[in-house]
Amino acid sequence: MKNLIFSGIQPTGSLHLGNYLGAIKQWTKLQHEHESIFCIVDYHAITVAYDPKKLPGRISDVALDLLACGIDPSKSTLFVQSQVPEHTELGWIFNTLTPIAELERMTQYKDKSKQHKENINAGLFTYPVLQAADVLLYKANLIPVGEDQVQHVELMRVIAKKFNKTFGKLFPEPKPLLTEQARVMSLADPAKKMSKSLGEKHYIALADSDEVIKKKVRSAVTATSHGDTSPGVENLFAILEALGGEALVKELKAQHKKGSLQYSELKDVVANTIISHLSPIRERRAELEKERERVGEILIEGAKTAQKIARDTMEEVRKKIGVR
Ligand code: AQP
Repeated sequence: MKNLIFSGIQPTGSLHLGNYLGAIKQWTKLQHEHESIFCIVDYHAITVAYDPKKLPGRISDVALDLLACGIDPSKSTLFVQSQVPEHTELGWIFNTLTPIAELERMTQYKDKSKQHKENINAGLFTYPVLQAADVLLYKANLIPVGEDQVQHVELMRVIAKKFNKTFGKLFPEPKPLLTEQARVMSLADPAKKMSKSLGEKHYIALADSDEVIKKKVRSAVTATSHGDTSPGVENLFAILEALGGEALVKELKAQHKKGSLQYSELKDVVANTIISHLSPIRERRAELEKERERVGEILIEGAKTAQKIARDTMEEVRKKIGVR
C-alpha cells in the first residue's frame, strides 16, 4: 500500500521546541519520502477562547514558521483547514458514529476542560472527531505526531473501522508515527509536556532570541530530591540527543555517572545546541517575512490541491451513507 502522510498544527501562538522535535522536524524529512499533506487546523484552534482579530495573523505566522522549518510546498501540500469545508462535513458524519464514552476517555479533553473551566464547549469534546475527519478525508495512513496525540489517532482507527463496517470499506486505519523525542517536557515543570499554555518559562519558542534561549535553559529545573537523575536533567539530555548531540550526550552522561558533571555546564551545551538549530530557522523566517503575500498564495494553492482529494472522498462518503 502507498503511504500517505497527514498531520496538523494549531495556529494558537508561537511554535515551540516540543512541536518541532515531536512533529515538524519529521514532517520535513517525510515530505521527501512519501506523499504528504500538512494542515493548519484553525477550526481546532477556536475550541478555546481566542481573539478573532488576531487569528488571521496567527495562521500566516504558523505557515511562515513551517516554511522556515523546511516544509517545502513543491514537495508537500500545506493548507488551512477552514479553506476546505469538507473537513467539517465529514466531521459531522463521524459525530454520528463516535461513541460518547470514547470521547470521555480522551486525556486532552480532560486536561483542556480543567484548563478552560469557563468554556467547556461541545467543540472541545468532539475535537478528536474533527481530527479523524482531517486525516480520513485524505485516506491518510501515517500520522506523524507527538505522543500526546496517540490516543486521538487510536480513536481515528475506531471511527474508520466503524464506518467501514457500517457502510462498506472506504477508509484505511491510520497509525501514529512517533519521533524518538515524541514528548518534550516543560523546562520549568518537567512532569508536564512542553506546552505554550503553561507560560513563557515552560517552553522554548522557535522565535526566541539567543539570549532568551540561554536564560530559559539556565533556569530549567534540574533539582532532584533523591539523588537520582531528575526528570529535568533527563529532559535536557533528551533534547540534546534529539538535536543530534548523541556523542555529547554519551560523554556528559558518563561524567554525570561519575558525579563530575556540573548542571551549569550541561545547560550551556544544551542552550548552544538549541541556538545552533534554531538560529538558521529564525533567519529563514526573517527572509520569508519579507514576502508574506507569497505565503498566502502557497496556502491557496495547497487548499486547491487538498480540496480535489476531499471532494472525491466526500462524494464516496455521501453515496455510502445513503444521502445520494
Ligand atoms: N511537548 C511536546 N512534545 C512533543 N510533541 C509535541 N507536540 C505538542 N507538544 C509537544 C506535537 O506538536 C504537534 C502540533 O500540536 P498542536 O498544534 O496540537 O499543539 P499543542 O499540543 O496545542 O501545543 P501546546 O503548546 O501543547 O498547546 P496548548 O498549550 O495550547 O495546549 C502535534 O503533533 C503534537 O503532538
